[in-house]
Amino acid sequence: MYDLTVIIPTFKEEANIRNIVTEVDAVLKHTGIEAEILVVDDNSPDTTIAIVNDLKASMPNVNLLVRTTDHGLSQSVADGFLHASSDIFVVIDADFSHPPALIPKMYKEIRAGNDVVIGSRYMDGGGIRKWPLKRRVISLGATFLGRLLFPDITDPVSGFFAIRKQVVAQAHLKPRGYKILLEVLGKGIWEHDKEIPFEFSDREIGSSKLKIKTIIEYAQQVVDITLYSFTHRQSAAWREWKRVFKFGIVGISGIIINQGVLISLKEYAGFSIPVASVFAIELAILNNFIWNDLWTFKECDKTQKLSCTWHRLLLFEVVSAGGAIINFALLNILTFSMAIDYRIANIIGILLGFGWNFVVNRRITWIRK
Ligand SMILES: Nc1nc2c(ncn2[C@@H]2O[C@H](COP(=O)(O)OP(=O)(O)O)[C@@H](O)[C@H]2O)c(=O)[nH]1
Ligand SMILES: [Mg+2]
Repeated sequence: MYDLTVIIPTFKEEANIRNIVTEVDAVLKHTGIEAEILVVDDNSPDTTIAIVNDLKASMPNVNLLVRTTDHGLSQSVADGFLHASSDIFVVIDADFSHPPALIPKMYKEIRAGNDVVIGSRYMDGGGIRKWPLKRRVISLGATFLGRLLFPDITDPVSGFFAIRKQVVAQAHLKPRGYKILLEVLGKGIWEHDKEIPFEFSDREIGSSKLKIKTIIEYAQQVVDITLYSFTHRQSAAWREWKRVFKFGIVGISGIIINQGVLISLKEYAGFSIPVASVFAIELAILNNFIWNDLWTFKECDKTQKLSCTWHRLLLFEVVSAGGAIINFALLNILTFSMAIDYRIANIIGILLGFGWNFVVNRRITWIRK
């Protein structure tokens, strides 16, 4: 039994495979981690398989899985999970885009109690070298979508990550496309995660296999994980939906307060409508802030950057103002420029304002780290 299995998915990597296996092995030998290296190849037509077989002759910890059906990167990694002979897995590309030197650190973070450890390109200290603009834009788009499901994770679509076997042992993975990590995060069972920054460098040799089809598959995957999270309540994405629902309930309480204060001040205290409305709106915002702070986002880390309640309140006020502007603008634009019924226009405005408030507050007011 090994301490760790390093899964290397390959397709036509004859130019890189010998070097990557050798380097991964050297790094692990150096740190004393007993690791299996599992190459999962999609029946490459070049000499990749022959090279791995050659390596196996002198390296007993190298194993090769050759797949002949259901070609695909995510499928290969998921197959690797099933064939690995240890309880901790690291996935790394064959083309040296991911630094093998970080593997021991990832392994230690898992041993320290994390379920998922992610090599992140998008956190402080991380980066991307030598990627054409087109690739950067595609990656940022994919990352943005993924972060809607996992707002605490800066790089939920990284190809460089480590997991505990239990994370995926019961998961009904439906791997396709390139983003196996998003599938693991969406359908696996996990609690603690850690990100480690690294600099992604584009391959020097060979060619990328990313195609347009990959992008479409990714969009399908995001929808699929969203639906899955509604029926599998132990999934991490469900944790996020619970916050959305709580945020919505708090929002409804704010509407009641807003309306109640407006009517009271106008009818019983003789305030003019504009003045009453300012008090009503501000009280509703304060109400919403208090409940969101104590309830919706109670487990968010309040000990670090945003430790001061006034600071969070100020952010919440500013973001709420943005939500109100979105609501107001949509109501007017849809009603007056597009001849949509004002009641429907207002509902659309409310929903988009709500979406803005949740997503932006989640990213800046109640962040975890
Ligand atoms: N098994 C398998 N591996 C693949 C497939 N496509 C890509 N890979 C491997 O996955 C890693 C990343 O692929 P790459 O083409 O470099 O993607 P990019 O870095 O996003 O451009 C490399 O190790 C590839 O050899 C595939 O269809 N099957
Ligand atoms: Mg690559």
